[in-house]
Amino acid sequence: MAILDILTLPDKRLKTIAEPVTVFDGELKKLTSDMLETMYDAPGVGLAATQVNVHKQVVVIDVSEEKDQPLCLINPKIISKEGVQTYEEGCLSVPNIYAKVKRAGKVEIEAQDVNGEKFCIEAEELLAVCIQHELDHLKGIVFLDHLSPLKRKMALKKLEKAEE
Ligand code: GNR
Ligand code: NI
Repeated sequence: MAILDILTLPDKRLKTIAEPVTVFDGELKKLTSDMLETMYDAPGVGLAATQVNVHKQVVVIDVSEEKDQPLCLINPKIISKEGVQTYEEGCLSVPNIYAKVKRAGKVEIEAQDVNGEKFCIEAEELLAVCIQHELDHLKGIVFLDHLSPLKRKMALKKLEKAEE
């Protein structure tokens, strides 16, 4: 197990589009366990491989109170969306910035587990938010991209200041 480095804005590598996983081997299992350890250590409720500079469609999530319900999503796809919700989001790749983002209220996804077995999940509330936030990372999108140009500009300015 290992704690991986998390890329932060304005790192351009966060814009990379992740490739599908085709080989379900020990290397993939090591990646998901390292990602879970990195997520729990951060701490965060989700982590996409993009954030640790691995450009494969791999996501880990745990929104449980006890941090005992890890979810690994390989090659996840949203198959249906319903309703809307607004949630105050943060991101390990955008430290100390929080903003309200409007997303689907409910999502149904199809994914594979670390062995390549397909499964479906129906999610709402924070789990649905987190799934949509992580799937965005795999497409090179961060939550700031959902804000109005003015709000995004303010957030980026705040990030820049924090760097000094
Ligand atoms: O830890 C995280 N919390 C969070 C809160 C609201 C909406 C989304 C998230 S995901 C974030 C971890 C992260 O950056 N995942 O990519
Ligand atoms: Ni994030």
